[in-house]
Amino acid sequence: MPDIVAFGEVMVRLAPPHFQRLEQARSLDLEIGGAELNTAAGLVRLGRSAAWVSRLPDNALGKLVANRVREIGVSDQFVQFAEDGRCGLYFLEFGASPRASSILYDRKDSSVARAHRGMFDWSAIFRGAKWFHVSGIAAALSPGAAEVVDEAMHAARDAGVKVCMDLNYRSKLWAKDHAAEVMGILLPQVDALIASEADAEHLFGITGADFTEVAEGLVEKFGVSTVVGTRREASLVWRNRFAAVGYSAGQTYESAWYEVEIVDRLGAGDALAAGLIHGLIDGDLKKGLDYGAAMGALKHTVPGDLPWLTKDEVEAAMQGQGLRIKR
Ligand code: KDG
Repeated sequence: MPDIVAFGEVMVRLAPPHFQRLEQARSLDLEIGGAELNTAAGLVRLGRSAAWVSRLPDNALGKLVANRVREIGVSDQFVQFAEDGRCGLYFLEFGASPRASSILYDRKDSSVARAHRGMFDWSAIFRGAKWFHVSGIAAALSPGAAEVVDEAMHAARDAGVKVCMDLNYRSKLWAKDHAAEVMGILLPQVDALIASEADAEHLFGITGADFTEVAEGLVEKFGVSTVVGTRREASLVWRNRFAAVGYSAGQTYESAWYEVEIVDRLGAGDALAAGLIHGLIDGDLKKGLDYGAAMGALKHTVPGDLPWLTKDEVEAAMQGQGLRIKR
């Protein structure tokens, strides 16, 4: 039985090579990506077992996604192959300063967006699990998918499984007011919340002088016990300098700082979530921040959304090799 269960969508990602614009592309590199799977994969890389729950179309694209899920070591035993819906796609154009990277979604009406309450046997899925991970992206897919997230969270709580949610607000998927309403229903069932200060302000009007004040606002409003975010000194198209920061029981903790060259930033936040859950499984937020920051830092250097990393590499980065800024 898996330590971690994740629910969400995976899309096929198509990106022109060599920083080409989409409109000039003649070939496209193919990867797969989906926030929750990226996190499940990161946990597998850290030695945990993980299962990804979703619906895929029963066609060649669905098989391609499932093949890659298994390839990275995540269990697809609870994935349903559906006659209805489709596999979502997204197109990624890599930027180079001053041109930002951009994403074009083609994911409407995916098989998982057609999911609804009662489709998954959550009590069987959560047997033996320790944490459930989901993001706001899954809730944004459709009203049915949001209901599945709600149902899964209730089942997790009934089974004694802790819930981690990455707010992951995507303005291309839903309007702010709708997101705030749905997340307002879901967040009271969450134990560990990953949220940027910008999203906390944008969705809920929660502001503060620093991360701790914003985290206190989120704890007060939703009753979550842990809030995690990042502190950044620079975030450019090609370079990022950040640390993971977490708040729990009145205390704020910070990881080491990393300065990273950005090869591919997609999935870096999801890799951070993987390190975080790795620590939280052991009841250790500081450990989660340390692994999370190192995982997130290293993911910036790996093409594709998935964290093709080893635990040894992550621990070497935590010891200060390569990326860490000594302070
Ligand atoms: O966090 C990275 C994800 O955004 C990426 O893998 C694709 O899940 C994805 C999405 O919905 O954008």
